[in-house]
Amino acid sequence: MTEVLHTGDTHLGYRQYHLPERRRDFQAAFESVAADAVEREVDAVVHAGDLFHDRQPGLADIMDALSVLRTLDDADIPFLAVVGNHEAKRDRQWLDLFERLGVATRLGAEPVTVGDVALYGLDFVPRSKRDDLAYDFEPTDHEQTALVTHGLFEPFEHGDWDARELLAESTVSFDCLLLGDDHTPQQRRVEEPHEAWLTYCGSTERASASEREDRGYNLVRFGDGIDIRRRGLETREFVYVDVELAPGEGSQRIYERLEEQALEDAVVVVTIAGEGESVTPAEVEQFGAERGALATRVTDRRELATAETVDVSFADPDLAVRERIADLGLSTAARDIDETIRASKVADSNVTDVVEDRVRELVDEADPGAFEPAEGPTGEDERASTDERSEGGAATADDQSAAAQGDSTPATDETATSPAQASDTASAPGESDASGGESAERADTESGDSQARIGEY
Ligand SMILES: [Mn+2]
Repeated sequence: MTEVLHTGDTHLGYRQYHLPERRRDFQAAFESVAADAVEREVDAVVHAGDLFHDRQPGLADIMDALSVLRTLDDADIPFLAVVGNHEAKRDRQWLDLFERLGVATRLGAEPVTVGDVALYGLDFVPRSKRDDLAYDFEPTDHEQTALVTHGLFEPFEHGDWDARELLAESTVSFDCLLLGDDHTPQQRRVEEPHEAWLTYCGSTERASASEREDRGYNLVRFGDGIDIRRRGLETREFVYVDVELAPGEGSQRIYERLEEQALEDAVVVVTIAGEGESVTPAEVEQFGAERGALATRVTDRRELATAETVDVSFADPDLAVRERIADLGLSTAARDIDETIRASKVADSNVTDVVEDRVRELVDEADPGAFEPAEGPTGEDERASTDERSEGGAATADDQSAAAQGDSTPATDETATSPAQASDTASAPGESDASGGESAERADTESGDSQARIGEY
């Protein structure tokens, strides 16, 4: 029997709600996982990506990660991992550094044997690279095989890539996919193209308040068949208070509900719905702070409803921006970059890198047409207005990037890129904390930073 601890989406370095305590929480969760691994004497720890929250973790985060990996190494437990979308860098990966230091193994197209099992890895593959994926894994004599990878897969909800396609195309017939990316722990068995188990281990701390379920990891036993069990982790207390205000009810009702709960050191997440009076979030946050809550976050769904009404009856700001950009007569290259900055699919901290990558790609493609201004409006004043535009255009681009830095459209990001409830991007729209990191995720490697591991060697 071979027992593997399957974890992922650790998100080290995430200062959720801008709190140093939360950074420590993410670290503590990783330490707990390692401690359990040592205590259980598992045969390996498998990490399915997003060890770090950001592709530029701080030195403290790197050192903290290293100390956990050393703990595992001291206990002779291999740490086998792939690269997730959050942490992916262009060339070398953080994981390569840990491998060089002898405390981690980067899984890839060649099997790594643990007990009776051959383990393979596939880093997060951006959508744009999937067509070129070779699926070329080196064959093995081992009876059981597992692939560790990072991405949102069908048939799970919110999947954007069918795991059955991955299984069918791969040159090794995997018995099991050990997955990261979706922060909701879950498992499925598929019959096609062959029988296989698919499982997400879930995140080890709540990277978004929408991750309500208890956090944990998987223990995967390979013997007669495959047995997947969950183990829970003790994490920061999150107190969820969902209040439906009746007409005439207001803050007082919310305070009553909060009084029923132990708030000390907890992250308190208040969601308000219903018909009642308007509530000032700052007062509720103050109430939480006075009772020792680490953080209090208020989402007023009624405000969202009002905002939507305004959108419909007055103007659609997104549409207005799109129209204005169409008028600017930008080149396709410029529009492409605008999209990168403004669509807010990219974490604020990664925008510079992603834009740089995109410019590099455009230059490499060497299509002069991409830099030709689009045709402006026709008419006599075309020349004049184009000239005007070249100045005005630059100013507008600055404004837009400033707006993007200010995270102007978090809701679009969430819905377009990731499921509420499920993946790591899912902070509820309207959640009062729009911390840059939380609304970050998926698209940050669509830039092409993350190379598919297969075929590299
Ligand atoms: Mn993640």
